[in-house]
Formats: sequence, C-alpha cells, structure tokens
Amino acid sequence: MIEDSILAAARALGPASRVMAFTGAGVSAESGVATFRGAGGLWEGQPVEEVATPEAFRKDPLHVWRFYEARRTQARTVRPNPAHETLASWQDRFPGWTLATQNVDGLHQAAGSRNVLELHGGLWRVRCCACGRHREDRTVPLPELPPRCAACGGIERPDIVWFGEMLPRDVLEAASLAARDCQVLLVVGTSAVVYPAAGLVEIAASAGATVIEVNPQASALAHLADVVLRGPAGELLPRVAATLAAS
Ligand code: BJW
Ligand code: ZN
Repeated sequence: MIEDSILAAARALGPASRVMAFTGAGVSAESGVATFRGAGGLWEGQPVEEVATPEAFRKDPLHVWRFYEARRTQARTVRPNPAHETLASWQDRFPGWTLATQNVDGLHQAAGSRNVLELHGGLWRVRCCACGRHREDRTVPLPELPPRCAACGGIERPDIVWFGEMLPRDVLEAASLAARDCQVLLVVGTSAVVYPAAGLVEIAASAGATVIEVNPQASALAHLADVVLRGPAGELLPRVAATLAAS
C-alpha cells in the first residue's frame, strides 16, 4: 500500500537532520521535460553519442548547439512542479540538507532551492573551449551559433558534462561527502544507470543511510532502497511532506 510507504518515509525523515536528495530527469517529467531513457525520450531519433559527447562537438559544434538551443527554448517555458517545490521547502526543515541533481534544466533553483549541486552542469552556462572562461547566458535564441568568447574569440560550448568527461571535481566531492554523511537519502526520478552520479546511492547505502526511492518504475539501484514510493514524484513527495508536517 502506498500509504504505508508514505508513512515509512515520513517516519525515516521525522527524526533526521542530515538529509540528502539525489534527483534525475524524472523529477522534471511532470513539468513537461522529457526524460532521457523513457518513451518519447529526449534522444529519440538522435543517438546520445551524436550530441552529448566532446567528439561530436569537435566534429560539428553547430549541430550540437542546435540541439541545445532546442533544450534551452523548452527549458525557458517550463515551470517547477510540486516535487521541486517540496524539495525546496525541505532545505529549511532539515539543518543538514543537500540537494544534488543530474539535471541541467535549472528547475530546482527556479523552485527556490539554494546551493544545488549540479553534477552534470547547467543549460544556462557556457564555457570557452580555448581559454576555459565560464559565463552565464540565458539568451534564447543565442544571436550567433556557435557563440564566441568575448575574451579570446574561441568557440564556446554548453557547460554540460558529456559522456566520457569528468564531473566538476568540487561538486562531486561535496555530493560524495554528503552521501557518506546523510541519515536519509531520497533518490528521486533517476534510472541510476549513469556513473559516477549513481554511485552516490551506493555510498549512502553502504554508510548506513535509509534510502527512499521515489519513481514510478524501479531504478537500477532499487534493491538498495529501504522504502520505495512507486509513483510520480510530484504527487508523492507532497504527500510525504504533509504526513511529516502532521506528525
Ligand atoms: C519519474 C517520473 C516522475 C519518470 N516522478 N520519477 C560504458 C561505456 C561508456 C561509458 C561508460 C560505460 N560505463 C560507465 C561509463 C561512464 C559513463 C556512464 O555512466 N555511462 C552509462 C550510461 C553506462 N559516465 C560518464 O561518461 C560520466 N563521466 C565519467 O565517467 O568520467 C570519467 C571518465 C573520464 C574519461 C574517460 C572515461 C571515464 C559523465 C556522465 C555524463 C552524463 N551526461 C548526461 C547528458 C547530459 C547532457 C544533457 O543533458 O544534454 O546526463 S547523460 C543523461 O543521463 C543526463 C542525465 O543527467 C543522466 C542520468 O539520467 P536520469 O536523470 O537518470 O534520467 P533517465 O531518463 O535515465 O531516468 C528517468 C527516471 O525518471 C526513470 O527511472 C523514470 O522511471 C523516472 N520517472 N517520470 C519520478 N513523474
Ligand atoms: Zn575564451
């Protein structure tokens, strides 16, 4: 029964102070953002290897930028949903709160989450391939594709972590520390197949945290979950919050 799982989640969260949420594309699904590996997935008709690799960008930066322009255009029109909002509200409920996301859409921040650990970068930042300069750019559409660095004239790329690239070291370190230290880990809307991010679940579970999975389908690491909430995060997280607030 889902009510039992909601109660179990609220009971685990109730006395906890160090709580971490680890989110993936599913948390934004109810905002209208397609997931990566689901039906109607973002990569449909466009293999991941063609767009989300440094090799693809070197070969054809314009092609890759067109893909990201479409992502940026969509991301600008979508709004956070109750799952983002519930997670944002918990940063003030738990003194040791950490939110680490694989998403690049910025919806956690739009819901009011602060200090979000963006494991795979962000759609609204660009980085110069030549001099490494980072900058925020929310212009849609960009006036010139590919955009050029104002400092050195080099080609700029989306500041996103592609396959085969390292995650930002400081972000991954902070997330790994939080995973090792948390009492409860919420794993929300991720298939948990992409590493090293998915490894955060293994770190928390082996350090003894209570793992709560929120997902309509079992993730690859569902066997590590102590509590399983099978259903949409935008519906179930507010129910956990309501039970928690009433207890
Ligand atoms: C709901 C819901 C609702 C639906 N409510 N839930 C073998 C071959 C090649 C590479 C590797 C390999 N083995 C390991 C690797 C490394 C590779 C990797 O893990 N690959 C695997 C796929 C096998 N990892 C990397 O390359 C990483 N870097 C690295 O390892 O560096 C070290 C290194 C350096 C040099 C050489 C070698 C290694 C980098 C990974 C970067 C990932 N980048 C992407 C693309 C970003 C680009 C972009 O956004 O444009 O990040 S891939 C894509 O997957 C994206 C996501 O962040 C990531 C995770 O996906 P996520 O979020 O879990 O989404 P889905 O779609 O998979 O799942 C959605 C879930 O939501 C589902 O479970 C639904 O059921 C659920 N859901 N509705 C709640 N309403
Ligand atoms: Zn530059």
